[in-house]
Amino acid sequence: MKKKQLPFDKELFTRSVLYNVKTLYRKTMEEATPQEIYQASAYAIKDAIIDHWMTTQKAAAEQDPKIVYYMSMEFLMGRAFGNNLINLQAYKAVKEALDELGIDVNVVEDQEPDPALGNGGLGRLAACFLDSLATLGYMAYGCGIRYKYGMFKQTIRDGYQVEVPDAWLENGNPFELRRSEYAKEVKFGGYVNVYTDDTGRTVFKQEGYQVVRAIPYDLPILGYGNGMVNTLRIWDAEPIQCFQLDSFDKGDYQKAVEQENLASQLCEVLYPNDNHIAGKELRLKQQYFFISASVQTALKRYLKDHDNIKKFYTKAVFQLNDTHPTVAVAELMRLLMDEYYLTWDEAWEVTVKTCCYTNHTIMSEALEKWPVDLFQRLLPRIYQIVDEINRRFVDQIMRQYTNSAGIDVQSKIRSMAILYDNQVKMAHLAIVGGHSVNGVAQLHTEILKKRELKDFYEMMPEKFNNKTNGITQRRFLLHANPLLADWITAKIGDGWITDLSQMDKLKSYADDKKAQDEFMEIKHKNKERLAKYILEHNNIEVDPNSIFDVQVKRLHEYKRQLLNILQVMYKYHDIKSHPNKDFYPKTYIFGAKAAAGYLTAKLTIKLINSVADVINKDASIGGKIKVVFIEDYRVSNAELIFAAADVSEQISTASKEASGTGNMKMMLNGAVTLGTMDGANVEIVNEVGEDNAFIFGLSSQEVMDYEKNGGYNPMDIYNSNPNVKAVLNMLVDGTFSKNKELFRPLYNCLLNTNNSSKADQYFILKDFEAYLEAQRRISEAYADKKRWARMALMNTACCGKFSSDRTIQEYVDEVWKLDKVELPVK
Ligand code: CGF
Repeated sequence: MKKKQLPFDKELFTRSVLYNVKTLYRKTMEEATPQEIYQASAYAIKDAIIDHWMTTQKAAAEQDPKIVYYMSMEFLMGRAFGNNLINLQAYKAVKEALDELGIDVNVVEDQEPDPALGNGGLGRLAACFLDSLATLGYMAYGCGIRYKYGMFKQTIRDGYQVEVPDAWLENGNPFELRRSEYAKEVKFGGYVNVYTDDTGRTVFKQEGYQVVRAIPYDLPILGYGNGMVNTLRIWDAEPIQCFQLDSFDKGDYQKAVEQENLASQLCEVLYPNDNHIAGKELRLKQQYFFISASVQTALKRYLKDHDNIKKFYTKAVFQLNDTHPTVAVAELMRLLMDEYYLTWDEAWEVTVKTCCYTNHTIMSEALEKWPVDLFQRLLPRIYQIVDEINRRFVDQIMRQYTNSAGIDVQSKIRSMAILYDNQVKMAHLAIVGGHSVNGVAQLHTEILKKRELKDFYEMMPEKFNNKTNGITQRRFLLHANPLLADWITAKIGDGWITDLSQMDKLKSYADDKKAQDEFMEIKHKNKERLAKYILEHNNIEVDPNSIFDVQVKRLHEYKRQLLNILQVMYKYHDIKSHPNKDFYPKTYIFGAKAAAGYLTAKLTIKLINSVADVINKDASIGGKIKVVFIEDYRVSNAELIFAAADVSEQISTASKEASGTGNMKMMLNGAVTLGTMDGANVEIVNEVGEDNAFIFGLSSQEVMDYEKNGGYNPMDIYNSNPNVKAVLNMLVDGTFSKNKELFRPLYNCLLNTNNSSKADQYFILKDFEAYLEAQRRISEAYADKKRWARMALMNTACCGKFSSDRTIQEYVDEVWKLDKVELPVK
């Protein structure tokens, strides 16, 4: 039986596009530019979405479901146009309608800027979660910031990364709605005046503050084929009163200017750091700004239909995406006590029952800590509350552990207090002030419990749980890889689109020669598509018959792009020295942005490009290796890359990558993982079987043991392993740069003879041989077409666990306890 499709009126869409082109631009279709046609089409789609959006709101008003507020400083949404069409089940109809108007849907899609309000995995995870929440029928709000400039655009000049601001709002955003009727005020600075009012109540009044108005912009988040439309609410800042002459007259000139400046700076730019904090005052202001506005909104929405504020948590839950939004704990306490007059204990109960925290990393440089004086100056009332939460918590530690044999209470306080060493520890605030703490893959959660957050786990084990990350198959397969999507649907039906566990049914095709050939033919076509992109953008010709070996992700030392490029250098050297040796041609594809101030990461980009330059031009190696660095890696080109990957490089130092999600996106598209036993790789191997992945290197336990004992000495490897020596020497002998000293800092990072404990912190040389060996195994496996096709197909067949639908359902069942919204079936 054919499944019901959402209704979509193609003729109406066409009329609407023509009308929009006319009324927005006073043009005919022939005169309109591609950008104008995109805008006109997007507004036409928005019209269709608005009806569903209103229906969803109405159903929610009637059914009063519990709502999850997913609070995140980052939402890496990617383009909306194509994704909205997919979820409206209108892609084919719109493509046809545009075809009839003589317009290519791909050209229209390409006009949309790629909204990059996030750095990497954490922000993209938030976007996948919103897609899944709507698809599963749960009421959710994404709460974030409407940065004027999102993640910078990366250009490569002379091999170096150059950051260019990304003015994504330049042409407006046709999908957003400005909701000034829901504006909120947010206050910074000043002091707290404490007094007793007429009723005898103690009042805490912030005075002498600066204030900005938070203006929400709503973006629709569509569920797949179910008519559900949730909301991503991102906040912009405006001054409360624009600069006024009378302020000057009253001597408030300074204050008026400051307020205006604050508002204009607040949402200017996303901090481009992943897994690392900038520690800047403006960042703390951004955090409080969007959290205060979002928490105020959630309370207001609840009180519209309910009168008992003490039961707020039965209708709302806050998921705090990393430490960035954790000031929500104190803000909720403040509002409940100061605005809604709950006692401390009443407010605390509501707060703990409302808040949940996700930890995304064990990298200490990413766990936010704020200097007390800054925190207190900027958020005086919030600081008082944090101070009191801390006082009570330290009390609790003392009560629990004093007189416990063998326990040093002071060390417990040192490791768990929220205020310590003149710092406010945001992760601790979130753990104490919420009822759930989760890691993002099994291994990560275990490391949190046994090491990073051990003391918390021992004190409150009931709060800890794991939620292995996931990704949405709608964007990363249905939209990104239509050839494979159609093939899968022809084989097993389209149930996989909303239930990825059904991919399992593909296993029965793993040994079917015809299916294998079809599967690899699709991969080949996707490789041709990427080869075309590379030719256009990099002016490099790559052979789709070579192995496409892909490492795309943020540039970070722990992710070890350096290990990858060192291996490429070694292979180059090997081919040059043994020109007759058998070698399966490989195309190494990199894509990565580095934080603007992260010098080692930026130098690694330069190295990759320098190696690419030399190798790609060296005719003597007969094109056996090509190296490509894809400029400005982002969601839209990621979709092309994942579909074309043969090998998925997931080679982080074991224990460092909390989960990873690129690994899942590539597996979904039939790439085979080459990785360490880190993050979600462990679970990928578990699902697909060791025979269908290439695993190498130190285990997380081995890495942690070395770290405990002060590291290892890479010089021993350098001196005893000629491969390693040859490669490292190439860094400083001018092979890849006229200036022999250019890459010396990378050489030093690996071998640093001055300070051996800092040498090769990420165990690159320690894992080098094992990595070479894994690369060799890959070439061998790929040469056997049948074996490779089976492996690739098995990866797609075994990816069922890694849908964000599964992750969200686990959050719902085990943490959030939401009810589904029933929508009227059309
Ligand atoms: O979050 C990350 C990513 N870099 O954004 N962390 N942060 N912060 C982790 O490093 C990834 O391993 C993880 O997959 C991602 C989402 O949880």
